[in-house]
Amino acid sequence: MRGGAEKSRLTEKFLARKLAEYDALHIELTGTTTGLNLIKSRTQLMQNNLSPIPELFVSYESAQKFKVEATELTSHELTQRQICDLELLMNGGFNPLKGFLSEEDYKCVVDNMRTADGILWPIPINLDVSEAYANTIEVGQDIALRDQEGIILATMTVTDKWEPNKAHEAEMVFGADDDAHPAVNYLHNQAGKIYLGGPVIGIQQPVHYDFRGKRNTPNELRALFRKMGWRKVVAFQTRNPLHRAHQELTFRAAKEVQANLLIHPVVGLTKPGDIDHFTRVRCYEAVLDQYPQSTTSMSLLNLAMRMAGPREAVWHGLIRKNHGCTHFIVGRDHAGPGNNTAGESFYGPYDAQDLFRKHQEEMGIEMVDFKHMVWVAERAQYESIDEIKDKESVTILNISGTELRRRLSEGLEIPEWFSFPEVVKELRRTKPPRFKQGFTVFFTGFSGSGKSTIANALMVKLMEMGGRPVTLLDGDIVRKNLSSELGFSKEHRDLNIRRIGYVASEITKNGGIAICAPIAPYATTRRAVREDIEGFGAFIEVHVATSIEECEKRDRKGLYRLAREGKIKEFTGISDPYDVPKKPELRLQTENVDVDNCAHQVILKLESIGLIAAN
Ligand code: PPS
Repeated sequence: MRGGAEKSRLTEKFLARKLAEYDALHIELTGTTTGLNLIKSRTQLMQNNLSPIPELFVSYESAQKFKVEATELTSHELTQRQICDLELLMNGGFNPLKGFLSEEDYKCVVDNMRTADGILWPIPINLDVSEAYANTIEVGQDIALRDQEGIILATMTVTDKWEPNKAHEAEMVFGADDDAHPAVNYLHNQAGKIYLGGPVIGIQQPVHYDFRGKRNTPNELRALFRKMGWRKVVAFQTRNPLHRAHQELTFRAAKEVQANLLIHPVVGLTKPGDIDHFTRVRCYEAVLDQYPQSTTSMSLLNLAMRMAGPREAVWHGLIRKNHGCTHFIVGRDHAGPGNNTAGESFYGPYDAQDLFRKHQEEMGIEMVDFKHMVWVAERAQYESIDEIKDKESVTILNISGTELRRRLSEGLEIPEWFSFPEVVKELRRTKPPRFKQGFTVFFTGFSGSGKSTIANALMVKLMEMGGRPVTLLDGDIVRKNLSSELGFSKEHRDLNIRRIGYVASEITKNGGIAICAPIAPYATTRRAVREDIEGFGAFIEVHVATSIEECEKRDRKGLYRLAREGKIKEFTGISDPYDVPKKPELRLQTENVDVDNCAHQVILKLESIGLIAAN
């Protein structure tokens, strides 16, 4: 055996040689020399520890036993976000967490980004429930956690139950108590009022039927990297399709740190309005061919993002470390939530990089930071904006996400320098131009105002044009076929309109045209329906503004007379309110204007917003 002194001399020699190699490599890749500190930290972080990490699952035999026992327990039906969180808790993606945070851990995470034991953890992982449900649960009780089909995924021992200060959580974790932030909006408007905390026992993984072969647990990825001999792996987190700038950036990152590349897209929950993951995965597959063979792999991550910018970047890093990665790419505005109510960005463009840098040593995963990549036309290549010395004399091009969406929705050209033809083809398939998308025309107005007649005329005109299926959801028809058991109380009217909204949203989602023509007297319900539909396509509210006097004068069904006589109760405009739409897309005056003209005004409106192609 060698003596200690000799061993340390050898180690020193080895290190010196390694440092020289890294120095040479770095000079070769970047053309600059670097400080010794950087090289040292690279040496420390250069290899991943690929031994398995702890999971929360019990053995197969115990799971069968637990499953039977758990059927006796009080159940909690997990929300979509909770299913994502539970999956990563159970498979070790959220290692070292052992369950949903206790009250003490939650408070420490919110205030200091650490658990009560001092472990770095930036995002609270909570089991939020309604107050009514929480009242049925005692601290110390075991509960069964079920997915939306009722399958028991885990059990949890409730050790804590408390009402969180959500405004404080929003300020600390997301930087502002502002509903324009999607996670703050979720916190206040969707998450339950009470949090439950406690350790979790994993029984089975949530079931996924899509892209099964492309989803990997942390231990599966670790095993893959071991098998492939990937000692250094740089992960790229994404919730968007990859375009040329991303391909360039990720390839450079891998080259810079001499690592293999893992494209690790989020397929759980991303920012509302993002391109669906089915389309994105097809796009990623197309881009994978652009990397040198067997240097790059892709795996899907069922994470529910919070869009928490800097804190989220640290969280993403910890999750990737758990998945066996040594490096993590953090670009400009990482996990940015968009603008706040004042129209300003929630976080600075490089805040995420700063926070990551501060903690990376402790995290054990190294950041590869990137500035904004732009296309330099004269040199026909992507360059990092901060490295361009001759900004004044070259043409710098870039297409923002908003601009890309505009080009897609208007069917405009997307240049080759921006994206790959295969990616653009996929995007066009999913997001056809506006004149091929589904939409809803929602008429509202008093009974007898002319809604149905105009809606019928509009339907015929749209069918004459062809191209998309048209469905008319007229007030009377709906009441006969969908809502026959409902009356005209506020509650029943709301239910009726929500049903119409649901059917219209499905039609819109699937590329059809829904024409709705109920009275829909309440502004809040109309707004809710608008929100349901706008996720899938345009919503055009048309107020048929015939006055109540005129409707009563026409009294085509004789209902106004009965309402005046008190024989029909709760009659809109007579004995029940009607909220006049404040800002409809179109307001139609019907007095002295014929039906054909009214329908034509709607057609012109649709044309002006690009929903029907101008001939
Ligand atoms: S709502 O409020 O939107 O649910 O109403 P809607 O389903 O559109 O109403 C359909 C038709 O029901 C007739 N009707 C009444 N309307 C208003 N108030 C009361 N109490 C009432 N009772 C029956 C009325 O003729 C509506 O038809 P339209 O097509 O609007 O004339």
